[in-house]
Amino acid sequence: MGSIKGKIIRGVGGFYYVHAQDGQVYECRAKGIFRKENVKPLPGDDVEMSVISSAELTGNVDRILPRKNMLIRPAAANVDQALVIFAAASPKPNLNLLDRFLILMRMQEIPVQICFNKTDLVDKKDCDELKQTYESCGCGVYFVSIEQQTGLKEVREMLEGKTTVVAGPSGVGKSSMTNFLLNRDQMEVGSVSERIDRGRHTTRHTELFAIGPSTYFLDTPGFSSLYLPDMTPEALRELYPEFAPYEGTCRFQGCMHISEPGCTVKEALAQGKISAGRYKNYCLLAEELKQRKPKYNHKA
Ligand SMILES: Nc1nc2c(ncn2[C@@H]2O[C@H](COP(=O)(O)OP(=O)(O)OP(=O)(O)O)[C@@H](O)[C@H]2O)c(=O)[nH]1
Ligand SMILES: [Mg+2]
Ligand SMILES: [Zn+2]
Repeated sequence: MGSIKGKIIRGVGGFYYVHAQDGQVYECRAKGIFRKENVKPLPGDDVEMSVISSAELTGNVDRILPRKNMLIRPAAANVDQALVIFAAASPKPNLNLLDRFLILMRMQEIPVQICFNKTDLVDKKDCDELKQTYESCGCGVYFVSIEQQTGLKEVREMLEGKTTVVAGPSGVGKSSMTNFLLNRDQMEVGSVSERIDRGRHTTRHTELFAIGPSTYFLDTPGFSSLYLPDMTPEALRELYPEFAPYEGTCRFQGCMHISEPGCTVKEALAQGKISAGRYKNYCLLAEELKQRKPKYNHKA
């Protein structure tokens, strides 16, 4: 049989599920891929596959087509943007974790949209502050209640025509969002949706869903902590876009905006122009990086 193109929607225990151009989902191995290309197929990968049995819907992934990008956490390929979901309450949002996530995505140059779900559980004024804080660092910010079906139209529009990987802690509503997106466009989902019968369970594997003809959404398992890769505190500072207007205006060249006198970032902070919460987490993360012991630095 000849080879056909498709997209990997899920990988579990050495099997890759490929949504092929013929509309079917094939259960594939990836024999030869590791030897030939030394890469592991990821959800979101565009591939060439050959059909082994069209009755049993089995096949083999022969080739991974060139990737636009790849994310390590959550692991996915060919992603246009990340949608990080936090609950406005239950669980209470851990903004240090959100800031870590923003840093990791910025390092990988992936645009981030932030969605606060479960707004049915909080006052509106709690939302306003979050909106201001995160818009000022260059993210789209959305407030929704999936349960009460509010705010979702804007989210659906923002996803249109893109491949979006969802991310966030456990229990915030990532799979609820996936289910909402699928129900609404069930007509266009076709064979991908027929395999889904998902209740409210903890997600264990990343899975890609077609929610429109060229719109994809990747549901992922939740995370409760994120480790920053080794980097200098200076590199960390560069990942805070709200500091950018002040760079070079502090009294000391190379100011870290932490304990130096004559710091314009700290002035802006005192005037409420920079979020106190974001700034506090910046100081904590800079300290965390500083405390890491250099592994091979025996002489110092
Ligand atoms: N009050 C309220 N609860 C919600 C809302 N959306 C989802 N939930 C509930 O939150 C719980 C967790 O939802 P999930 O969608 O499974 O969360 P998840 O982010 O996929 O969690 P993991 O798969 O463990 O990472 C479920 O019990 C949902 O019913 C909402 O808008 N308001
Ligand atoms: Mg889930
Ligand atoms: Zn400064």
